[in-house]
Amino acid sequence: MDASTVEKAYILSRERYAEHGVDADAALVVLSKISLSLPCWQGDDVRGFEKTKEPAYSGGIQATGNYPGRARTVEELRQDLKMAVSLIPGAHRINLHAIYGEFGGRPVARNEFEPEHFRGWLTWAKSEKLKLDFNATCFSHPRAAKGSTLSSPEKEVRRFWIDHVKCCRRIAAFLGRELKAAAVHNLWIPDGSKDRPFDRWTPRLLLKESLDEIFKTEYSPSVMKDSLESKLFGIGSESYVVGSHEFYLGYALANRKIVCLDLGHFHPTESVADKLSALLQFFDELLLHLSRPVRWDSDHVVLLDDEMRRLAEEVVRGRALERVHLAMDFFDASMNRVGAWVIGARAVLKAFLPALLQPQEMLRRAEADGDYFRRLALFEDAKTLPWGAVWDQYCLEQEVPLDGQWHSKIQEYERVVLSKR
Ligand code: RNT
Ligand code: ZN
Repeated sequence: MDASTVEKAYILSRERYAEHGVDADAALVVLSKISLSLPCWQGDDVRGFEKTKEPAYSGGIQATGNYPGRARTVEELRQDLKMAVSLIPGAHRINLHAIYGEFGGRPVARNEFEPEHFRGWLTWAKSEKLKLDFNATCFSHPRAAKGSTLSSPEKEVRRFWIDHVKCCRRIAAFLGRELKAAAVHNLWIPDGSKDRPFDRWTPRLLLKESLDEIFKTEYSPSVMKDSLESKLFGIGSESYVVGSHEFYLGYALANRKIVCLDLGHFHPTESVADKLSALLQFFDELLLHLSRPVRWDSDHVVLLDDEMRRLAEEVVRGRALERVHLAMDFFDASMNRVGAWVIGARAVLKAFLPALLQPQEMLRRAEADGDYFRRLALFEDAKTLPWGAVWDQYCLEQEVPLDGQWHSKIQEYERVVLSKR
């Protein structure tokens, strides 16, 4: 389809939306301001660049699949990210994990990670006009092998991880300061137990104390913001997770931190979308880990599915776009990894578009009038309004390929770059 056909279709669609009291041009302006944080760990199956032996996954992190072409070096990862970003409309962020530092070919202990190890990422991010977020890496490490880190019964182990997280917050602040955009530092730990513990209390007390120690150092929210990610269960922590939702909710509220809601970290029938209007009564901001659980926290690539759409609707209806940080969290080693980033990011943006185009005023009125037939009919009819044409126009304006036209770019990249690895 050529540009003028896309534009014609857009003009007709815009009229159709106007009939519903919706301004499609305005929706595209809002969409262009949405910034997603892309998980760097999708590019190499969460391996990172520490110069240790082949890293052994632990903490329930499992990348399955062995599709060829994963990034093996920082240069390859950046090259792949650049390719992915070129196919995603809008301006976005890269989410780094601490194990993705440049350690000069030497083994560097995680409690000695420095901002300098991330200078390369900073320079690259500046040149690519990207912002950065950051995560401590408290898994896949000998000191996490017993299943606990910040809540370990061993003081020395706790000390090690406290120091690691402190290093990571410092690095996040450095990146945020340099890029003039706060980096979100998200903390997820794998601590928990496979079988029923006798004592559920002590590990939580210890985690609380570790966090208090970590957060003694304060940073301006203009350079970094702390978030805490809970989980319901994991592989090896089926019966008990120290950092549960309630634990972090309490901690974050009492200590003015951000909570991170990962779509794979709740009961399968629980709607994360429904939590936004509750949590944002009490919190200024939230972090979302957009992921797709398939029966469990499987970290499949995000799609334009019902849960994503409900989530986007809630953010838009609550006028909360400025208050919700959108990070994606998936790692799938069974397909072209660059393509996976692009599918996920385009799906999230697509979920926001119909949310921005919903006939809000008509819906609000129908609800206020108690006219539930009309409310339900509006929901149903909105599903087939021509938002696809609006999406095409957005891709055109943002100078990225339309749906269906970007696959060949990935295939070509695979042929020329990935298949040579
Ligand atoms: C694990 C958490 C965490 C990780 C990433 C790699 O269950 O979801 O966010 O997926 O930090
Ligand atoms: Zn997550």
